Amino acid sequence: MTQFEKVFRNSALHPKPVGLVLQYGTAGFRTNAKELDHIMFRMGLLAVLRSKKTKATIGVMVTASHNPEEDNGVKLVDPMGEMVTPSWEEYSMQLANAEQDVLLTALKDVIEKEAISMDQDANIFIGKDTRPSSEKLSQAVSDGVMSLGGHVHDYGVVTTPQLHFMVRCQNTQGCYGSPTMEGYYRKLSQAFVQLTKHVRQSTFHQWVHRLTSSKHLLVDGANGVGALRLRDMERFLQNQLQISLFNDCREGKLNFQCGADYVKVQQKPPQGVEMSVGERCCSFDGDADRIVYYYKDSDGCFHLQDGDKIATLIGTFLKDMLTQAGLDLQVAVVQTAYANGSSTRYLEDVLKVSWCTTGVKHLHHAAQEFDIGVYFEANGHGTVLFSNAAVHKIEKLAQDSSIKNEKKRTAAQLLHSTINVINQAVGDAISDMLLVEGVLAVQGLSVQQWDAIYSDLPNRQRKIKVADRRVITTTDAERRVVTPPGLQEAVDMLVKKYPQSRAFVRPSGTEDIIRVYAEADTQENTDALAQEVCLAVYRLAGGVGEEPKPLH
Ligand code: G16
Repeated sequence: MTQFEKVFRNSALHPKPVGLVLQYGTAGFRTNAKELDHIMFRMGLLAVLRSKKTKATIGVMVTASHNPEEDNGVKLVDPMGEMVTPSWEEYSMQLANAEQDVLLTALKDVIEKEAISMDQDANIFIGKDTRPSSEKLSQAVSDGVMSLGGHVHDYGVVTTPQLHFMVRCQNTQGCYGSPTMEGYYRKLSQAFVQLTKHVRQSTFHQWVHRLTSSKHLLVDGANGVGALRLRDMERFLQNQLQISLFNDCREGKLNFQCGADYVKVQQKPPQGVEMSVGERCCSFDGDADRIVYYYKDSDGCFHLQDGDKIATLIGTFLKDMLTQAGLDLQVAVVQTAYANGSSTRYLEDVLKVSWCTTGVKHLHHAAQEFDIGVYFEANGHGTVLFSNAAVHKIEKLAQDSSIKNEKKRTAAQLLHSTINVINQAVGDAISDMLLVEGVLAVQGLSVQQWDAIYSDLPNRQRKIKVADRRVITTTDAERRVVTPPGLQEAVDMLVKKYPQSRAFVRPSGTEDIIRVYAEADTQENTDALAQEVCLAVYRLAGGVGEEPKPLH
């Protein structure tokens, strides 16, 4: 039996519902798990082609991240651990949406267009999250890979960033680390221990005092894979961090009233976390590629430290260290339209700030333009990228034993540890958490002092259901609506009514909804603006169900 005959036969075991068309979204295919079996099989096929084309290992992660438990999805990982290159998103849709009888034609078309040698070996790493549907769906990916003669290494239940890490390690022949779970835990925790070793004596005592007074870092694992894998990692951290883990999968539903997305959008603490005044808390999302921090003050008020605050903390730390080390490297922060206006104003005074469209794949690409690119979406998805030249300069300086200036030597070593603690393949809640904890410790900052760096403008995110979200198209990094006609004009008019205000509307690429973002001088004005924009979307873009109502 030829390879193609095998694909044809096995694809019948994962049939595509006739007429079903799915779009590749912000981070791959994502919808109700019941609609995804054929997609998984076909993404297995595509991963084999991508592996043959790049002559490298490719990753396939079965997850729907922040979405509800009944959804699922698939993320494809390119050789350096980044999201699959956008030019292949087209191919993924071509395969995903080909009816059963033309699947082979669609497959052969990709092979021909990309001039793929089918004699080349293919190696695929597979991972999955904790959703009940993930087991069967990851088996469908394996079936697809093996039908086209690819080799599978199944890592089982891992966080999305762990799978990205494994792919990068494998394709750098171990230079980035060892492609094993132990390799991941060891690399990150050793770098974290190194980072915190540099805490000055006086600062260290303050930090220990804070740790013992607030006791621990509280972590909300979103009842997802991040909780399981963080548990595994704890023993590698040599007691340098004491973690109290909540929403750890023992009871409670994935992402339900917990997790980074819930905390960010609702602007309140997750269920199931017992927070005391002033304690540092953080939440992961369902596949642990996002993180947000928060705490409660003595008046019981909730304070959120989202991706913007994390980017500010890390970006300014890196800039300080570069200055102390005397290294001439440019640090830039990449943001999206969701970045709070206050964060942008603050950052523009101290660093270069660059803008791009929502989606890690865009931010990652934009951050690669700089010596050191810090990218974070406000929702807590982000990381830091160091160019090869920057890594080389920092490593050389950190290893230079002739440096007499202690401040300079320490700064170089801190930069070096930062390179190793951060997962450069993709945003990683565990790795980001270790870097934030390390930076706070080194700088002797409490969570309140970090929060006080700047004050967020009040903001609100809403979701609106419309008949077809594709009716809304956007431009200018998704900050302005192009269609339907009249909607942008309506938003512009509404924004003029409130001081310091801004609002935008865009279709989600992960959920079947339209997202509305608003910010203004007061929470009352922000909520009023968000409500009016929701109504404009509902009326001009084909809202379904009841008209949106004010939140309170
Ligand atoms: C994915 C993307 C993120 C994006 C988020 C929401 O995250 O990787 O870059 O911000 O979806 O996208 P949208 O607003 O288009 O729904 P995750 O963590 O859900 O995989």
